Amino acid sequence: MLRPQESVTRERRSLNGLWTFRLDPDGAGRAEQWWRATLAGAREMPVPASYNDIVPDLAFRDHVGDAWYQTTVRVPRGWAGQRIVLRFDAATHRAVVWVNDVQVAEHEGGYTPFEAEVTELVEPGGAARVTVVVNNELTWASLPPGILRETAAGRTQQYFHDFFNYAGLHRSVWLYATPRTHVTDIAVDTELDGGTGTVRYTVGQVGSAAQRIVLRDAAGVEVATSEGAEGVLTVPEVHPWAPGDGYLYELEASLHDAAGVLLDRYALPVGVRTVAVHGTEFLINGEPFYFRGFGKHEDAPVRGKGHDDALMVHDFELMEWIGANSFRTSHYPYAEEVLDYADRHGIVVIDETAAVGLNLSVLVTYGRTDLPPTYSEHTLGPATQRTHLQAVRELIRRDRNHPSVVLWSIANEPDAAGPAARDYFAPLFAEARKLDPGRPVGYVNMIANGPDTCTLTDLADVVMVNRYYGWYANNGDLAGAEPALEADLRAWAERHGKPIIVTEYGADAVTGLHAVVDTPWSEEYQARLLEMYHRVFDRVDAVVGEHIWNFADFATQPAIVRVDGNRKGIFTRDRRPKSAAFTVRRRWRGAE
Ligand code: GCB
Repeated sequence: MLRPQESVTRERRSLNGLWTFRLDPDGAGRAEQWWRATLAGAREMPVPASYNDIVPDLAFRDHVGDAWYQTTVRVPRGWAGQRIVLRFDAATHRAVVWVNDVQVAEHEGGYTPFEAEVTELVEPGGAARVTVVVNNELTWASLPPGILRETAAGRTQQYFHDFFNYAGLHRSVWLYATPRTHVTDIAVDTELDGGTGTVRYTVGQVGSAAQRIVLRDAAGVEVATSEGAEGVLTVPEVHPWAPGDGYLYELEASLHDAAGVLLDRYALPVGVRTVAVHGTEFLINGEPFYFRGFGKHEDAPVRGKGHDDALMVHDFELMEWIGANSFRTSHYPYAEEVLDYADRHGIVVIDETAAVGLNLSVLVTYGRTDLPPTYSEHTLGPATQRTHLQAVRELIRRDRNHPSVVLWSIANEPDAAGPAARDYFAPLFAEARKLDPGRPVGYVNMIANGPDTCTLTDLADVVMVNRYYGWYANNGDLAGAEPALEADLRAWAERHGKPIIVTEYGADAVTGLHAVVDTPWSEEYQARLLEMYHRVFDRVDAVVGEHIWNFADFATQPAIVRVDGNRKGIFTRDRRPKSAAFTVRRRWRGAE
C-alpha cells in the first residue's frame, strides 16, 4: 500500500492537530448515530496521540470500549476532477469512519494503515465532517488478544502482553488527491551480482495508460529505464544499500496517455541489497551480519503510542550514540516514518506483527489455576487465525519495499508446543513466504518451548529467542545463570543449525538504585547481567545477534513485578541513560 505523497500530479493535506473527542463508556454512540452531527459534550484531543494519558482521569486511562473523534476538513479547491482519498496511518485497535453521514471505512488492527476513496462525498472548495469511532477491546479474535469481563465495577480488560493497551489515533491522518488514472501499488525486489544490481518491479495502475519507469541514483542521475507494468532494471556499478550505509535510489513510475501527456507520477525510494540465510549465518549482501540493538516500543509520556518525529529522531540518535545497528519493531508494526528513517540511515529492522500474548499460561498472573488451552475453538482459534493472516498480509503489503526490513517476525512468544500450535502457525508462515519469497521469516521463541519441544522452528529461517536467565530464572545469581544460558543456546545451535538472534535479554533497573554486590533492580546488576550475556554470545558461534530488552522503560498495566511500568530500559522513559548504557556503548562502539 503506497503512502500518500506529493508529486507533480499528487497533493496531500494533513489532518493532524486538535480534533474533538468523546469517550463512549455506555456504547451509545453507534445506536445514536453520533457521526450525524457535531459531537456533543466533546473535548479537544491531539492527533496523533493515545488518548489515555492526555486527561488526568482513570476514566480515560482505563477506558474500555468506543471513543469518538471528529474534525472538519476543507477540501482544496484545486482538487476538482481528482480522485480524493482519506487515509489513516493507524487507528488502534479498530475503527469505523464516516464522512459527513456516510460510512466510508472499517478496519481491524491497530498498527496498519487503511483508506477510503471519498471523491463522490466531498466537494472541492467545501468542508467535510470526518468522524471516527475507535475501539480498544481485545478479544480472542483480535491481535493482540485479550478477555473482556463484565464486573460490578464495569467492563474490565485482561490481556496477556506486557505493555499498556494504549488506544486512539496514533499516527497521521491524510486527505490526498491523485489523478483518476493513477499508480495503485509498486513492489520491488532487488539482487546483486558482483558490481551489478537489479531491481525487479511490478507497478499496479487504475485506468489505461502507458508506464514509464526511471531509476535515479542519490545524485538524481538516471541509471536505468524501463517500460511496462513489470520489468527488470539493471544498475551497473551499483551502490548497494548496506547496514550503516542507507544508500537509496529512487524509482519513479509515470503514467502517460496515448499522446504522451503525463497522468500520474509516484516516486519510491529503493535500496539495492540482498538478504539470505546460509547455515548459521545471516547474510546481507553476501556478508555475515551481526545484529546489535534493541527490542523497542512506541511509547512515551503523555502521548503514549502517538507518533512523534522529535522522539523518533532522538531515539535513532541515541541508537547511533550507543552503537546499535538494528532493532525489532516489538510487538507490532511501527509508524512508516520509522521505517523510512531506518532505510535512509542504514539501520536494520526485524518487522513484527501485533501477535503478542498468544500464550495463556500468563493467566496464572491473574490468579487463574484452571488454565484453558491456548489454541481451541473457545480461545485462540480460527477467528484469531483469520485476523492473524490479515495482519501478516497488511504488514508485508505495507513494508515489503523497505530495504531496512530484513526479517519478518510472525509473532512474539506464542505457545509453540504441540500440533495445535503448528496447525495455527503453518498457514501464517506459508502466507508470508507466498507474499514475499525473498525475505527470511521467523517467530520469537519463549523459554517454555525449548529446542526439542518447539514445533515451529523448522518453519522458520532463523531462531529468535527471548531469554531471561539472571532475571525470571536464577534471579540475582549470575554465576548460575551463565552456564544455563550457554547450555540453552548451544542446544538450539546443535538441534536446529540455524542462526540465532537473541531478541530479548535484560533486567529491570530503577534509576538511582545502586549496589556493590549483585542486587536485582540496581543499575549495576543490569549492567553486569548484560556483560554476562555478552560473554556467552561471544562463545557460541551460531549467535548472530543481540537485541537488549528494552531500549527504554515503557508503560505497562500495573503489576507487583512492575515499578510504574517495565524498567528494563537501557534508557529511562524520558531517554536518560542508565549505567548500563555506558557498558553497552563500550561493547558496541569500543568507546567510553
Ligand atoms: C518478554 C516479552 C516482553 C516483556 C518482557 C519482560 O518475554 O516478550 O514483551 O516486556 O518479556 O520484561 O518481561
